[in-house]
Amino acid sequence: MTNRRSFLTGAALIGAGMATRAGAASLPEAPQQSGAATAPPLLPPNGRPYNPVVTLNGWSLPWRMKDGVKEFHLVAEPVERELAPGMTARLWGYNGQSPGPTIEVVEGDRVRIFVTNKLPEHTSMHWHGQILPCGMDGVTGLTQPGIQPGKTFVYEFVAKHAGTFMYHPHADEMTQMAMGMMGFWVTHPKDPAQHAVDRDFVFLLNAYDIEPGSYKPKTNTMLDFNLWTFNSRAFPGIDPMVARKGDRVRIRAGNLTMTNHPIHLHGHTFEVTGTDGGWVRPSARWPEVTTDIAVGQMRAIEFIADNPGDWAFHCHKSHHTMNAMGHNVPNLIGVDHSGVAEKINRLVPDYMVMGDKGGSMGGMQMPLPENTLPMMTGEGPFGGIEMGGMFTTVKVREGLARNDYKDPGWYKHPPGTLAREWTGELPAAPRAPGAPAAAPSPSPAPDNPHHNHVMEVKRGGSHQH
Ligand SMILES: [Cu+2]
Repeated sequence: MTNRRSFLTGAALIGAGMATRAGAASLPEAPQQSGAATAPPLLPPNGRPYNPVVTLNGWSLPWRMKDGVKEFHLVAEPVERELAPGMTARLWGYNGQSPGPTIEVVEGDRVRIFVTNKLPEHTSMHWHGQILPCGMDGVTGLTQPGIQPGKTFVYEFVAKHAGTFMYHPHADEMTQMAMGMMGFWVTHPKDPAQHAVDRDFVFLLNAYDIEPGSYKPKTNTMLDFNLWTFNSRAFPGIDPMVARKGDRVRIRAGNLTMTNHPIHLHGHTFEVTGTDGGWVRPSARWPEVTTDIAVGQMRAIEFIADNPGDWAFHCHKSHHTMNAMGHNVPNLIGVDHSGVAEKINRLVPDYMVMGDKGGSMGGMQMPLPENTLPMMTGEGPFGGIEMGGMFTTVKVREGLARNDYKDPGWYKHPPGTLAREWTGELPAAPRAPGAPAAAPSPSPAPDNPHHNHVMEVKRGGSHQH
């Protein structure tokens, strides 16, 4: 909270500073953000009106208006980003953070963006999805020379189309994107009533490969990343997206990882209403609960938040809802490990046997190297959530104020709407012939020939026995 407060104070001061310097032939200020809290929406102090977005665990960049042109200043620089409490990464980003701040403009705005390079190597800025003059496209070698360390380039164009975009370097991309250099861009419609929603959340999907116990991403990694993040935050470090019951909610995400992410929302159906290519016309939309976002794509989804609760929102690749883990782990379900750990422990201190009853490691107390997140973590009202990475919640509540985004706490389930343990009579549980004994049960079921028969029919096609 200290971070958010100091940001707000800082933004106000910067705003005042910009007003007095508007006539100066200097670079616009480059506001900085050091915390990872979700900043409240940035209401436009000048220019055309619009409905601002909320950047998940991020913020929007203030501008200065000069002779009718919106001027922004991005500084490419090394940053420290807390990925979640307990782990900080040394990344590259913009204006103090990775990702950089969200840029919000209005369709038809002339924008001028100064990009200062404080990195040890050249960079550039590509305005992904924008329709602009070729020479403003930011592709090193093709449309401009690289911006050398210490230099500033200026880009200027008219934001022609309302929609969902991003920015990232087009210079040494493998390294610079693996280090976290990217940001969101929203061009709002000229008519604020067009495509209007009550809450509009934005974030980028990104991924890092950081060895447990270290701080810097390995930039040569092609596919085997170990930290899957929304806006360079891993669960439980990702804020919930809070909505008032009945709100029309838009969530926009862009994918700058090296693989696709099927993004899934519980408790609601949504439609994909926009991509980085523009708005999807209503007749071309269909209902979904999961939408796949390919590499380099952006998707805007919309739904009516009409179902109160704490709804999971996550990538459906289960390895992307985990934090850093070792790979090549054999499946040991059902293997009796009794005594094995003790024997190995004589040779390898801290060795532990995983998964003889399934994969669950939520309750394991594993000694972690410093600056490492547990693989599956997060505490919910009913215990461990056993998630990491690309996971958060959409919290839908009745009667919130229009601009209230603060976490309302855990959902209080109305009586009779909660799954519960069954404590009454149970029918005999069918077992496959030869299956190992089940876990001790308070009332062991007698053999039931009818159920065994059913199991045999099911196994008819098996060639394994
Ligand atoms: Cu994923």
